[in-house]
Amino acid sequence: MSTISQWRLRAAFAARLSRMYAQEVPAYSTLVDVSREVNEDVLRARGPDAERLGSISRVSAERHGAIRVGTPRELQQVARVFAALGMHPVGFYDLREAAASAVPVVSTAFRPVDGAELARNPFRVFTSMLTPGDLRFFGPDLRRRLEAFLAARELFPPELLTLADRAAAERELPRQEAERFLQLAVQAFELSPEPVDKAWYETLERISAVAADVGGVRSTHINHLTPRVLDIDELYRRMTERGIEMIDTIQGPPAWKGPDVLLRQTSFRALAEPRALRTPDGSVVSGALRVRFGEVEARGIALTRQGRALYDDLLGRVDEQVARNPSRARADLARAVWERHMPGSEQELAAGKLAYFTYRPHPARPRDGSPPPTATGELVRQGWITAEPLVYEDFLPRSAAGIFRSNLGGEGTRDNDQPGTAYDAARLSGAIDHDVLDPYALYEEQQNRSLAHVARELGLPHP
Ligand code: OOG
Ligand code: NI
Repeated sequence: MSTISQWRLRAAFAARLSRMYAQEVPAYSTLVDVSREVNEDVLRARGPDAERLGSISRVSAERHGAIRVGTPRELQQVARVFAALGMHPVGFYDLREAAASAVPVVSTAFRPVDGAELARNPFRVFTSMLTPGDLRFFGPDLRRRLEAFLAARELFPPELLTLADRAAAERELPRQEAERFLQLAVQAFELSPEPVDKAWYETLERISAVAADVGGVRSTHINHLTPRVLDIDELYRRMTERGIEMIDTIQGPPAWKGPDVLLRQTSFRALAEPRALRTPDGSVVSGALRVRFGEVEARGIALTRQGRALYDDLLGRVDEQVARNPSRARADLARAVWERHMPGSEQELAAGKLAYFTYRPHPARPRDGSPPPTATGELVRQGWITAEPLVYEDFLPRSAAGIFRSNLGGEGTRDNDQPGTAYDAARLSGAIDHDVLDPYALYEEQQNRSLAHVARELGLPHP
């Protein structure tokens, strides 16, 4: 009997989710079309160089989604569903701490972790969990009601979880089970037609629109799906030309002449969608809620901890410049800061140990018996090996908070004199019974594997 392997399940899930979302959120469809056009144009204009951070087939299929759940138990179930697809929790994001735009959630991202799996299909899902215990946002009474509401709902049917556990253990499913699994999994992330309890939703909305989106309804849903584009500035222009109103910035690094690093993202605001609402007297009326939106992203080179520290430092400098020059555009100020402080080439990023690369023996390396140098930088410079950038597979907390913010409307309320609850990757791992992996360790491992291979091939001492 034929079986479907884990990566094909993942690719099929991403594709079906994308079809479902395109039907329900037409502006997403436009975003995907325009992304495809831009990618084709970039490929034509830049040739093979356009594929330096991922083949065009990977980039065209590439999506990330975002979901939000309410409890550790729900997040643990999410972890089981994604484990079936070869996706594991990577990175810890505390969006309650994001200065100007705190939201009452902590997050991780489920994604494939090894190079070959990422190359096959890199689908990832940014997953946030509400923190009802955080007194800065929720008083004791609301917390009790919210936790009771969340405890009484079921996001994932047992049949789905059983199939998921089997796929995770066997790393494949028989065709029929695969079909059933995919149906149930996609269904679990559709927007439910069930009427929303209007009073309860509004109570939560006064605290935070995210709290209402997560804890105000009895199901979860994908709230955006993000295609990857090779030129996000061009995409932004074309979307605007088509009359789709984008948020006013591209988040992350500025457009500049040096290498693309990390992640640049932009989005259009959540659209008001018709929803059935149940009023306190029990009748159902039609209303509208804004929960689903569209986002697009461009991915660059993964930075090391030092590189990331530099990035965070530059963000701070840009903020200072913006505060000092309120009449000037942030993008221009940011570009000036980057041109002054950010290394302008991949070689400099590598030499400064600021970014991650895959190193490979150069096919045309000297073979006359002359001894290679031992330093990695020299090996590259003298043509013994090549350095290909590793693409950044993760997210940025400040951009993420900005995305939440710009799409939810309403500031919510927050009492900063109350204590927060401590949360970190270790605590989250314990709560969901899955290790939340350290993204730096994953990039480092990939780079080290390539260096070990280089050392073997060139007969160098092991690095
Ligand atoms: C998640 C926002 C974060 C991103 O791309 O940074 C995110 C959400 O709105 O639930 O998706
Ligand atoms: Ni996103």
